[in-house]
Amino acid sequence: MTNRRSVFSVVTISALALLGSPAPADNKKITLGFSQIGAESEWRTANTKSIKDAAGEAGINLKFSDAQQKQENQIKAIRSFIAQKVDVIAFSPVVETGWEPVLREAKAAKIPVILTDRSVNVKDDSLWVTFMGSDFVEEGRRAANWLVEKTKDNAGPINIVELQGTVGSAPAIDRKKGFEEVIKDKAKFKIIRSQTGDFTRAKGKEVMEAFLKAEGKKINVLFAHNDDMAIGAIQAIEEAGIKPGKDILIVSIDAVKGAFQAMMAGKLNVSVECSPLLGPQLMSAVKDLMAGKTLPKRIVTNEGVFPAETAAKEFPNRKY
Ligand code: GYE
Repeated sequence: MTNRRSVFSVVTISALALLGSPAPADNKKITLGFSQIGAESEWRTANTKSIKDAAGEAGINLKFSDAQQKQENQIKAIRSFIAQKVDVIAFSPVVETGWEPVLREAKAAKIPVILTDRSVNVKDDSLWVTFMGSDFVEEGRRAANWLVEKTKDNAGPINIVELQGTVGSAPAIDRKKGFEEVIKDKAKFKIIRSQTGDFTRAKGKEVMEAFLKAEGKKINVLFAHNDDMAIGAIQAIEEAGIKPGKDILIVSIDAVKGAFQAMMAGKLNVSVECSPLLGPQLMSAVKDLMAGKTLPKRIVTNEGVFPAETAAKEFPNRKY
């Protein structure tokens, strides 16, 4: 799948005019401050690489900061970017809420802010210029739709355990919402356990062990909010002497290479795509902003769904 952009809505006023930020002189490199969440998953590692590579290619001076999954570290990083008077700030917010104070500080300093990957929940949306990333609700729906179709000849009950992403994060909230929206009027599906695995393999394994202890053979399906947690859970399932992908259907999101390998080994049934390759899009948005161009308020990533049957054919084309 390519990473084309599609435009939802277009702000009518130029973001630059709105923020009154002066473009740097021609001979001065644009400086971008980027606050990354951490390195919790294969997805995140690919996202960081995409951003660093794209900044290099675009000739943008990148100040990169890793928050190790902590909001307070992201706030500190953004404050330090403001103090350093960077031209543009971009960040991937670990959770949705609690950003108003620091975003107001950036606005007061006339530094435009771009949201990448995850969105924020703030009332005043003039605090950020554009949000580029996936539609997580739709990803949750796609995961559930695959399951509905796969189990259409099964009368049920179908007991689902859910490994949620980071508590309070946009992808955890939205993927759950989309998934539940599809199954809620279908009585045979029941989510019997749901807990966070923080988007990591280690936590995914640990929580799956607890699910297996509590529910044992009652579990028919695992819905994991990302591939890393699914891969950790697969290990726990195998260690319990149960066959992942067969005794328990496994549905996850991201479609990273590790998921393709698990699908080719018959241990994962489907992965819904979520592209981390946001770097080139981000750099072109930064350049457009500095050139005084108007940016769409929302840039949505275009993505697909990969059932296990397609894994071997698609694997050589995967870029992350
Ligand atoms: O699905 C997960 C990562 O925000 C879309 O964060 C991203 C999510 C991704 O840790 O693997």
